[in-house]
Amino acid sequence: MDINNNKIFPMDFLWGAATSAFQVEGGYSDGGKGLSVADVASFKHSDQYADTKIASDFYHKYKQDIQLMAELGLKSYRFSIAWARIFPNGNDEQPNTEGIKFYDDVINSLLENGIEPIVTMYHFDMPQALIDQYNGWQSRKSIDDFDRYARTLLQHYGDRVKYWLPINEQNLMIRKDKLLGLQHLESGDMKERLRHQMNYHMFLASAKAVDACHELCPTAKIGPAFAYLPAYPATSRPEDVLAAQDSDRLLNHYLTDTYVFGEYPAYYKHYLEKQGWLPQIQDGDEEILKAGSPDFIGFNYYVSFAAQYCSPETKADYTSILNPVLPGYFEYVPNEYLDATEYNWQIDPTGFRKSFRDLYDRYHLPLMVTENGLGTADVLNSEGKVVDMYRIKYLKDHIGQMRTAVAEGIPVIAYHMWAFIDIVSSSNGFKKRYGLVYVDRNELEEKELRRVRKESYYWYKHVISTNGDDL
Ligand code: BGP
Repeated sequence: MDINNNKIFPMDFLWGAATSAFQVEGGYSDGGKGLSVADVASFKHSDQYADTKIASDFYHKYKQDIQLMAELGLKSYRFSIAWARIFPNGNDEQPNTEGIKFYDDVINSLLENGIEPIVTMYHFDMPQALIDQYNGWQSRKSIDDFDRYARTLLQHYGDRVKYWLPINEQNLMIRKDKLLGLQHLESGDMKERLRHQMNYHMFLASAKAVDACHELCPTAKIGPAFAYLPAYPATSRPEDVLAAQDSDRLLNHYLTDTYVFGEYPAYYKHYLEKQGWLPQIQDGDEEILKAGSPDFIGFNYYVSFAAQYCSPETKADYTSILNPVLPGYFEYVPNEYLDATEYNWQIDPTGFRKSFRDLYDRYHLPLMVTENGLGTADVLNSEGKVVDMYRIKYLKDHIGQMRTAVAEGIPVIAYHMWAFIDIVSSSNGFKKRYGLVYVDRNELEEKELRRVRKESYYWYKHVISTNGDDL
């Protein structure tokens, strides 16, 4: 369907960009910060990839970076607060004043430049001390510790921050053993049972944060930032159509259904029960989940998949992001209609439009794009430029589909491209760059971390200045 796209976006649409603390800040032990699981995981590959020690050095260069955001005309900046900067051990008696002050400065500086701060409370970086104390999300103590952390943020920054996201990509994080402290366990039933118990505790923690936000900051809005990984049926074979539905249910919708409706949906309980992975539930949990209904749905979108039925005898893979296999439910095959990046992420702008429909039709809540972008090896050429026309094409095609979704009547609050600046990719260091701004460093040498505006920076600046009319 072609729609006349002029003047589609509301005047207060938030054209944004995003990053997360461990990927951009550096200063990993400065100002009293404790180590996080993301730090520890990155140090294991320090001989190959850039780690979190210096990253893009936002911790020391945030003023300069916010100037670049202002020059771009950015309306919102989605960033995360490092839990271990506020509570170095995850549950210290008092918050770390230097950590509190750092984010005060960032938020104030954004506001002075007319940029809306959008805060993720927890983006993959649980304090390592909580893994050491009680194996993180395995213990119900993690729920109370997250609650205290969330309340500290809301009390302290709630006078200035209007949009909150409790947990980034719970549905992906739960599949990443190194971020959960599960990497030492052999695969098997015990590990999967534990994973689902941890997931359940994260649901309770997220619901409490939503409830706390509604209590402490009644005019603020809060919602998830989850990874939407939609799947098409690989063929029109009825079993493949069900396989695609199962993929959507068991990797995506179980999460958002629980967030929105405050209980595990019946299909998910049935699945967990069949596997023997139902979590232990306590009295009062139901009320906690019910009180945590979000104000909007935030989602990260990068790729889509094609699912086909696989027999119950197929070998399982519950943790692979690109090739999960849930025996008796689904596995993925390449989608012959789509191109893919060198990392095998299938590029699918139409799937982005489908995502808006799927999520709005299901929940009738406003949507916020919390991440969307292209990671690849950008090159700083001999003229000192980064000519990333491929990124411009990716963003243009995706924003174009979002514009059509908005024109069709779906309420969208914001679009955050990932990432404002080159960051340490969660899997491939600085080899996989995402930014509008290039950071002149490589995997093992930081050099001067000079900032260079890429071609996509100028393109996005124009998009923002025309409020998305001219892509
Ligand atoms: C999302 C994460 C981000 C970011 C992005 C790209 O899953 O929220 O933190 O890194 O994906 O992934 P990667 O860095 O693995 O390429």
